[in-house]
Amino acid sequence: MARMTLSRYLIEEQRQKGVITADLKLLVEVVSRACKAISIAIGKGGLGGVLGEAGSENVQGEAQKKLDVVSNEILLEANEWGGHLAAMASEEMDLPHTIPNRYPQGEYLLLFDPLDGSSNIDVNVSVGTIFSVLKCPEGADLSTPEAAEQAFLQPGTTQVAAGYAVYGPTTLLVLTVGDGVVVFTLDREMGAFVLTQENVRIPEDTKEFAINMSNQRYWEAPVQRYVDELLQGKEGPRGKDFNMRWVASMVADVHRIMTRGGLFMYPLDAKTRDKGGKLRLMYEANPMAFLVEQAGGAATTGRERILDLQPQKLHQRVPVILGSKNEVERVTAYHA
Ligand code: P6P
Repeated sequence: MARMTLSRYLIEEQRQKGVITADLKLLVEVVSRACKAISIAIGKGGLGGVLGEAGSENVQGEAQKKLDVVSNEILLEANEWGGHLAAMASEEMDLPHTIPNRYPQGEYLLLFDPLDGSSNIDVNVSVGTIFSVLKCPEGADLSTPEAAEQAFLQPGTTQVAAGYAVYGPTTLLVLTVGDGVVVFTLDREMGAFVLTQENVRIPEDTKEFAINMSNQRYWEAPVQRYVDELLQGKEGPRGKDFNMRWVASMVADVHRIMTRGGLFMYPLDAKTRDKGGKLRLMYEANPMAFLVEQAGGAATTGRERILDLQPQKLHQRVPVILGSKNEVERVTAYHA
């Protein structure tokens, strides 16, 4: 059989399994085309004049890279005319983007971090796009961007789809529509995402952890204890040696875990406590938690399951501990 493309996978999920609607199929295809365009823009690097700072700041008060802005524009323009969306929200925009009246409105809400890890762009390290799809609540007030924020504030358990693109040696699209996790590799000659892995499973145990060790003095006691035990290796209470990785691109770190297991931690610490954490709930933690759980892993804040959190603000931050189930459960138990 010819290699399965994203379009065929989505048609089968819709027709054979009834797992998704035609509009959700269209939404995922449009997002995948936007990710292809982002991949091309990134691939040009210095040749495309898109490296470096945009000279602006985003809602987080972070300096925007030119490619942050370019990626955000690509996703907005790709999605606003299709008739499948009611509104969009992005890390790069303070308020949601409602669909202009000249276009039909759909039943879905799309949230995204258009270019996660963009601090790595200028040093040519893998970055990614993260997206999450919710259903727009009946009767939601989308009359203004300010009013529209409320429609997005749904727990992660209500997501109908989530995924990320990794712009690395290959461009990958990793997706769940609630029926397990599948991986597509961009065939640049065909311009199509081709299925290269299905039924992704995260091993329940691991010997690899990912955390920014430079924050160690700020960690809470349970994380101090947990990491200290890992560093003691086979002579310590864990009885085995551990390895460490930290790419500082959540998409790259999470994809490694999706591929061979591991534990990713951006825990609450004294530096980020007043903001509630470092990573954003709606378009980083929730989509990644949905994907990780669909692949047999776990995702908590250290105290609660991420997908159960009731969001209060569109850009709120949370602590994230995700990956191999048995390690997430151990870290979470230390917090109890
Ligand atoms: P630090 C990238 O800026 C990001 O949001 C995630 O992709 C990544 O995991 C984290 O921040 C890196 O944070 O403090 O190590 O630079």
